[in-house]
Amino acid sequence: MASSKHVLLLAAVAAVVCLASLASATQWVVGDECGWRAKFNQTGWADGKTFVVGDTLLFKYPKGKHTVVQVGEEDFATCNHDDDDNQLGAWCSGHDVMRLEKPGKMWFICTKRNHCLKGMKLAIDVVDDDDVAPPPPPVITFPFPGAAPPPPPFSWPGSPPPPPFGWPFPGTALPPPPPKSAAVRNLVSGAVATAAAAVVAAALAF
Ligand code: CU1
Repeated sequence: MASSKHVLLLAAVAAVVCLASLASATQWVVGDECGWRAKFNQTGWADGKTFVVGDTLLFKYPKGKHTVVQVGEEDFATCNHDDDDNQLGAWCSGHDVMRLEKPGKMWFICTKRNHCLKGMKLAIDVVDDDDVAPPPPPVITFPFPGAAPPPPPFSWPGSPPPPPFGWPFPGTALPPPPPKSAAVRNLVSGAVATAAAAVVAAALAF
């Protein structure tokens, strides 16, 4: 029982490793949905993309209308394709896939008349797999009770502090207390009146 579990675990790990290695290689469709076409700034298409050894380029175009020829930097700049010796590689199937085998710059042009001069050219810089930082692992969250993020604080910074708990409630306002001086005055006058009454009573008694 335990051994079959181990076999299943190993198979799962192997599958994950295979998927990860497959996912790490990218097939770049040159020009995206527009494909490899004339009057299209293929050099601009490559901007911001990271081409890694092991990736593939796919040139899609109507067969016979264009070509894909790999040349050196100088011939790329001048669109020189007259000399076959300058060609490092040539494709014309309309669905040309090439694997990026080593790091370094690669230059491609179309050899149809004036196409290269009108911008049908592509330069890429291929980097080693080791030079590319792996993407951060996805953050997985589980909806476990108690695992919810803490609620925001009751008051935000800068807001006035909350009133004391239980005050004020609507409709329960207490009547204002009498002025303290009036209460004291009432007490004093009451005491004076009582004393006066006692003195009068004592005088009448004699
Ligand atoms: Cu072309």
